[in-house]
Amino acid sequence: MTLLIKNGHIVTASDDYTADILVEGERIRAIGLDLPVGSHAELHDAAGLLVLPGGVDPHTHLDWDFGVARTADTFGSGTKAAAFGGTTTLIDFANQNGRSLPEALRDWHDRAASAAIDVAAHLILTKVTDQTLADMSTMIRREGVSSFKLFLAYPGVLMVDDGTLFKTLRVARDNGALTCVHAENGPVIQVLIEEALAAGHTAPSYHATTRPSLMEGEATHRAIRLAELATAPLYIVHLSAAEALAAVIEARDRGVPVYAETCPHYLFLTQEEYERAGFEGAKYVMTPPLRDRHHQALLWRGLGTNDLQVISTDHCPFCFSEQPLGIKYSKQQGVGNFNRIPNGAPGVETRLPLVFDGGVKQNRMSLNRFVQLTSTAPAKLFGLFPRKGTIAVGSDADIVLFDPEERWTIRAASHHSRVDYSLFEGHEVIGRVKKVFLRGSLIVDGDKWLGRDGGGQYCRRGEAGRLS
Ligand code: DUC
Ligand code: ZN
Ligand code: ZN
Repeated sequence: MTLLIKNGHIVTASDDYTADILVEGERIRAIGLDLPVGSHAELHDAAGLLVLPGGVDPHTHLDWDFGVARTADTFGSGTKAAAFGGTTTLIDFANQNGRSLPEALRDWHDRAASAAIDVAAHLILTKVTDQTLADMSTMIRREGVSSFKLFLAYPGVLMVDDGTLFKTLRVARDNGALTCVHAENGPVIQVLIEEALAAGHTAPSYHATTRPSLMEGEATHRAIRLAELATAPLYIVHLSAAEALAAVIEARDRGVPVYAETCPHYLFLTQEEYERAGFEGAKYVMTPPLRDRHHQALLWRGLGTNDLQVISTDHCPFCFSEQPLGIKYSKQQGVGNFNRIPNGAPGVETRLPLVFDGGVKQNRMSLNRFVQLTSTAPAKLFGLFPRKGTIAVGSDADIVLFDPEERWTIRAASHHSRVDYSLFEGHEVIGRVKKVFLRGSLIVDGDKWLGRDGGGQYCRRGEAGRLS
């Protein structure tokens, strides 16, 4: 298959120019003007459109067992939603769940076989024995899983202690892998949750008050210090709080290789959402919780100053209502007890338009920075670059044609996830995905789906933890 994308305005993390792109098979063969093409080439006119590298979302939970609930999207539905949002590669979380790492990864592969875009896996470590530490190097070298996530929250479920994190950091460092941390102080939060429930405070808003930003800052600082002692790179996931950002800035200013992501919900929404009438606030129960406005302004600033390097979605969808369609779990599990609300929210389909509108259109960032944050930096940090994350000769032809002027309104009724709501219902944005190519195949054409379950490939990743 040969195709020619003509007249588009190509944007990468470093450049911004008008040229044509020739794709042969699955890769970009040439970029330039007046490229010699045979008459058999499929032509796509991109005049007036931005030509972006496919988005790389390094934080999703598809078909994910969170103990009390399983996320609503399968790999089929979640990757289709991602594609409609301009994302062509996901790095999804496989959960150890007390098993050996090879077993956990095999289980993830069984479920990920239906992916319609390219996927890679991080492993969540919940029980770290000497065997687990030994298995890490096999996962990295043979399976291309070059990042691991550990939780400093959820005692008794997912949380590991500081010694475990420290040991893992060292093994990851020695094998060219990146350690990702969910940084909140789990035991202190547990005390606050028990006190709130004992006082009869059961509404969704108590999810936020029992997870204070100070305890995100404390755990972020602690994780950084452990990484420093281990001389290992560190990646803080879903950073939401000013205190956590301050810890990251302080360390980066001293040259410590710490990186952090934030997510669109922290950039556009505040904790006022928890005050919605009835049980509606449960839709916004994710961890860390939404914060007040002063955190938000600092996050935007951190994206501009490169103190934050990535925008991911933490797509972790649970339906709001009980579903007749075989989706067993919903936010309704937490009526009468905020601590039982399945913890997570959707977002995989709206990342690019939201960040383009709130970032580029609102003059908070350049087009290059937009591409860097949503595609290039995650590809580099997690060992996918230059196959993914850019538009260059030899890279996979994962390409998004994006209309920078189209105004539209986000509605769950027209999205592609199986989840029954959007955090951004009714939110008007400028900027819309028009066509998406995955390794040279057109998979999204306007509102038409041309991809297929199983059309994605597994990406073995290389060394992780460096951005240069
Ligand atoms: N952390 C995540 O990264 N996702 C869902 C829930 C959580 O605590
Ligand atoms: Zn987390
Ligand atoms: Zn997550």
